[in-house]
Amino acid sequence: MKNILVTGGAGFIGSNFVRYMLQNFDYRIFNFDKLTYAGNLENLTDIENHSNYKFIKGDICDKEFVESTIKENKIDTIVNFAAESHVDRSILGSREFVVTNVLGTQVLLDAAKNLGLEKYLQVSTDEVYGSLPEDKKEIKFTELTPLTTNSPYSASKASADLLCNAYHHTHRLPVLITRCSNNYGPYQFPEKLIPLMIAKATDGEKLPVYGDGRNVRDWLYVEDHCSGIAAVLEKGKIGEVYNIGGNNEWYNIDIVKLILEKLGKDESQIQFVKDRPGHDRRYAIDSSKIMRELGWAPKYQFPEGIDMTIKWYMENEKWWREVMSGEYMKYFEKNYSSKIK
Ligand code: NAD
Ligand code: TDX
Repeated sequence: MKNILVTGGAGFIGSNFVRYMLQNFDYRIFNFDKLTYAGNLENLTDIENHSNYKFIKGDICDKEFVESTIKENKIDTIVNFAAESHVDRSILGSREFVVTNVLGTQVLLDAAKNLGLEKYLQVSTDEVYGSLPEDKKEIKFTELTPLTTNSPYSASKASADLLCNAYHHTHRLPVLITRCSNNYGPYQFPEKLIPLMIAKATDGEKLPVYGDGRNVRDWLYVEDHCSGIAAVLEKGKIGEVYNIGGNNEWYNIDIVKLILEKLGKDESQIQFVKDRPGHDRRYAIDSSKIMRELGWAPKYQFPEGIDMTIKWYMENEKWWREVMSGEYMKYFEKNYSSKIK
């Protein structure tokens, strides 16, 4: 039986991953999370009493606490989700991104090295590859695409990836890296495109679309990201990078229109606002390596995934209304007040 430290397990993807692992494997899962604005234990109420689950409140930058947690709980594997994850926040201020995403990763890597862990998996992102041309649909990010970072968020995630690579080569640390495209699904914080638009459409508010709305993102249902990470953890070759994606590119404006249509709302709610500075034009992931080598494939196609997601937000209005109050509203004011044209 493995003892896995899942850092950032109270966030969107981390909480879905904790649930996925408890449902599909007989491993002990230790959820280590600082509970920043994005961490929410409400995401895990259904499994909080599971015999193979334990929550530990902690900061991945806290070397002593990370190391004592690993020793006390006989941790053999780390899966690192903990991060500042929102591009717009990294534009308003990048310090926390460097602290958690870079220094926090360094603390975890050192702990894994010093305590002789069996595996360390870094959850990274397609954003480290930069941006693709909109008109060359045949070009996608592969694992060999050079790293090109355009936002402070992507720069911090790429820095962490480079450190992981260095610890593997220099210290022979058994590292794996996954790079996934945009996720959607239950428990996503409503600062990200899809849940934000569902919330605003529901409330009859304006839906803020950046620039011309023709930026392209490649969407994957969150449970498919979780199954991809599990496949890499189980069967991935040490030292390798695996892209994960759904082969599912959408213009932002089309996603927004689809949400409005599904909620029976009018397109007059759309409001084009000033673009995100440095806004990457297109992301598209080539997942052929993980499909070919590890036999992974997404279970959910987009029409099904988006219906499940909208239904979840409709049935869990209390969850997102609570999340959107307080600190979040202050961020919203700061991010959008200067963008309205
Ligand atoms: P999220 O913002 O919803 O959750 C991040 C979690 O990390 C929160 O629970 C937060 O409390 C925790 N955390 C932050 N700083 C911490 C610290 N110093 N110590 C311990 N815990 C801390 O993020 P998400 O969308 O679930 O993303 C999870 C990971 O997946 C991130 O590393 C992100 O870069 C990566 N990723 C996200 C996407 C996406 O579409 N959301 C796509 C690809 C990769
Ligand atoms: O209000 C908005 N209006 C808008 O047009 C918001 C919040 C976003 N957008 C656009 C910007 C992007 O082109 O929608 C697209 C998606 O935006 P986000 O949801 O902020 O995601 P993105 O910037 O693509 O980054 C996401 O995918 C990669 C995650 O937040 C990252 O954590 C992940 O690494």
